[in-house]
Amino acid sequence: MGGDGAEAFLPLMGGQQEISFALMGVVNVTPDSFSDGGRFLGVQDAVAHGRRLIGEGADILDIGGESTRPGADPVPAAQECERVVPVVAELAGDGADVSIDTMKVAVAQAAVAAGARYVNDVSAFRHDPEMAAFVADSGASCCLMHMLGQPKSMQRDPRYDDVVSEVKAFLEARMEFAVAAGVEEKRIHLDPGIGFGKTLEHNLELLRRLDEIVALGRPVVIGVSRKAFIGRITGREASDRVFGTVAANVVALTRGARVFRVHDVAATRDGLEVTAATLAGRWPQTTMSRSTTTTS
Ligand code: HH2
Repeated sequence: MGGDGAEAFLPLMGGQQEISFALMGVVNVTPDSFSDGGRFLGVQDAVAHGRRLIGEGADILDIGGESTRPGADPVPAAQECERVVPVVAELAGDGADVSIDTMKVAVAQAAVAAGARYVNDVSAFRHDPEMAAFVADSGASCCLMHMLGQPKSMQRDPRYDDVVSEVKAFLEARMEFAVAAGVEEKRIHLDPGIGFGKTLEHNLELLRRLDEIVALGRPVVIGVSRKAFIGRITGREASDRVFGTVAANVVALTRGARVFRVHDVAATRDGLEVTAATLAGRWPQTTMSRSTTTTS
């Protein structure tokens, strides 16, 4: 991320067989996010949470000031800036890699000025026509995500003929749009948008056939963390979906996802490291590995 583009922010794990991945820790500075709304609304609470996630092994922090949960109300740009900019400034000031989760160019501009180097736009540059040009000029990296409709209404009877090919075609078109606006292709990540205008079956199909999205040739970001489809399967509340979250992320890793947006960083890191090591047949001692004291 940042200076050298997307590849630079994916920590390297060594030899050619190894799987590189990055963990994006979620810092929601909102009163209404679906799993942690209101918990980190104060600047110092949010900063402390971000530092905790870095300690658990997050490679990048995704800071958001507007909930995108189904039915959420939009937040004015000034209020979103008030929530996120001081948090971005402090965490970037610590040296953390920071992503701003916003659809609004004014918020992205303020966050990048405060030290963010990655713009996570769940509208894939559709909400704000100036976002693509800003990202291009700023040299930030970005995530373009698929969403059917708007957060307010997206879960009302979403329909596709073939969800995977439609999401893939959308992401390809948005990538072409971003590149035409001047964004370097190497700075673009793609995300199928789990839970954004999708039924349980759509989400499962996207995870199962994620390799088709990966075939677009850009790093794929996946955001399954604590989402409703995991609750539908396990019967558990959002705060109690960590095991389901790890399982879905493990499947996504095996299908080629490389960036994992999660609330539960430590648990997800363990799951993905064991999966990556198992697939590679060895476990390299690298900067990514937290545990140095194992005896077996
Ligand atoms: N999911 C959420 C928000 N931003 N960004 C990307 N790229 N991919 C995702 O899947 C994604 C995202 C929703 O999760 P959360 O931030 O926990 O909740 P809320 O939107 O209610 O704040």
